[in-house]
Amino acid sequence: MTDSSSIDTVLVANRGEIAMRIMRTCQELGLRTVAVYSTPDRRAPHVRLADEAYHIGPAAASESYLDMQALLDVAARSGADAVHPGYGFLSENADFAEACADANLTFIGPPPDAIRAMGDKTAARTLMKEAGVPMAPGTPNAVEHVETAAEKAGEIGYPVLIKAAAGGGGKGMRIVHEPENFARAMEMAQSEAQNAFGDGRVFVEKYIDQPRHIEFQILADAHGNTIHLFERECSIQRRHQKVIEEAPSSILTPEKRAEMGEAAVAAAQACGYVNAGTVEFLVDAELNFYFMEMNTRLQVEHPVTEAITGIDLVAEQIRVAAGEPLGYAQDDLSIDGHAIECRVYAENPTENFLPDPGPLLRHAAPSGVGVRVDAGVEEGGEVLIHYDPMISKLVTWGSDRDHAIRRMRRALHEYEIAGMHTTIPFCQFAMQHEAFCSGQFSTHFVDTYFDPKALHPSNATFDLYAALAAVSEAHARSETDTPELTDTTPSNGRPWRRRRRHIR
Ligand code: MV4
Repeated sequence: MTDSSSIDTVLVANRGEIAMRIMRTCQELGLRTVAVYSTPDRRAPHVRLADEAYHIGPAAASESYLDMQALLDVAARSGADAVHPGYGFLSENADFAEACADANLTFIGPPPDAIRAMGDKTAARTLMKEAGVPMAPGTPNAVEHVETAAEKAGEIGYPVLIKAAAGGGGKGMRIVHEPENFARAMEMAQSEAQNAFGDGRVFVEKYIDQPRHIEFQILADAHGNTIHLFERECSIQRRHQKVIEEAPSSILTPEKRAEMGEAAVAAAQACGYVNAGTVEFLVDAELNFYFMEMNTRLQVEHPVTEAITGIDLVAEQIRVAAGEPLGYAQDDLSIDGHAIECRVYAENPTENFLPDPGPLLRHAAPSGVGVRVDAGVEEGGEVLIHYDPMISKLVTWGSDRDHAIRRMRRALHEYEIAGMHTTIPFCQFAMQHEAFCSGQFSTHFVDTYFDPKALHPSNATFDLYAALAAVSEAHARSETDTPELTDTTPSNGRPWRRRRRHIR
């Protein structure tokens, strides 16, 4: 194996499936893993997968997974020399990346300045424009006065989109079709942005109708090499959250892929990027593409890229963070087949995807050829109300798109979950929908086509386990002598340790 000598022990500053995903690669690389957990996560599977685990605080993320000092203390106590932040939590917090460096810890992610540059959406837009990355016509910087903004909107041409400078999740976003509605829409966008981000600044962009969300995975080392690992199509979203992703996108030609890939590499180079990152584009019906934002972390949907490239992205992140050069060039990479990811959330698709956390009474994930399941909860465990309600990611690979779809239908059919509603019926709906199967869809897929009444009306398995749940809950209530669960940090203050099982 190549030399990762500067890293020996990785603190995984996350929970659930992504913490497990990272630890699995660490174990393959012969690295020691350190888990952290909040009180309700004390028996979570990511805790048991690690070589050591440390309690960091109560349920509230602000007092546990977001507590920088608690994490740095665990790093010191455990002798960790590197930190992987996963996604969410502190993964795109430049101050945390800096605090790790100050504590002599290798942050397995980009340099703080790159996180900062891309975190400020208007600064990022200016930087990207300078680097020649295509942008939707608009005001690169925030506009303050309604009159000047309305004037710019007229120059851009209606319809326009008002977006929050602090950005993200569609909050503070307003489409304006007519000039007479501009002022009111801008005031609403500003107050919404102020409430959501404490920053009411907005900018104006040409509204791209029925766009696709296509993002490029990039990988950069500390020696000036930057490559892309092709794209992921992420247009199937609900409430600005992805549910189904695939790689490659069925609409890109090899020429367009190369052109967009080059733009993504230029975007990464312009902010001094090192490690794995993602450049998001909006793509219109004519395949014009426009920079949206850059995500400076490993993404939820990274497995579809791994499936079509054969590359372990977490291993690459660790190698690059250890200072090693990339082991291959752009021309060494090619796309092998097609991969689809369905995110299985504890949510009710018939109730507008309302989260439905609770005990997971039954979890029997599909398997077999061409199927990968990354789950963060196990049967007998619980989807907690405190965190993201994702149960697992189901990924299928096939020799072509149709093959991957047929495998996904098979795998979704095989999946058994009881105790809660999930997004599985929605994913089944999509996998048989003509718009999805033909590849003719946009970010409006859910709004345009999804009719909850088209879902299978009742689910006998769910009903059976719902009945069992009622019985088991009644039983639990009648138990007066149920022993308290013990913390996995023993009272002597020493962490619980797992015997290392891997062979060096
Ligand atoms: C747009 C757009 C159309 N035109 N920008 C939504 C989240 C935010 N980060 C960017 N978003 C959009 N920006 C222009 N100029 C449409 C969206 C959009 C969207 C983008 C990606 C995925 C899903 C979406 C759902 C609705 C709107």
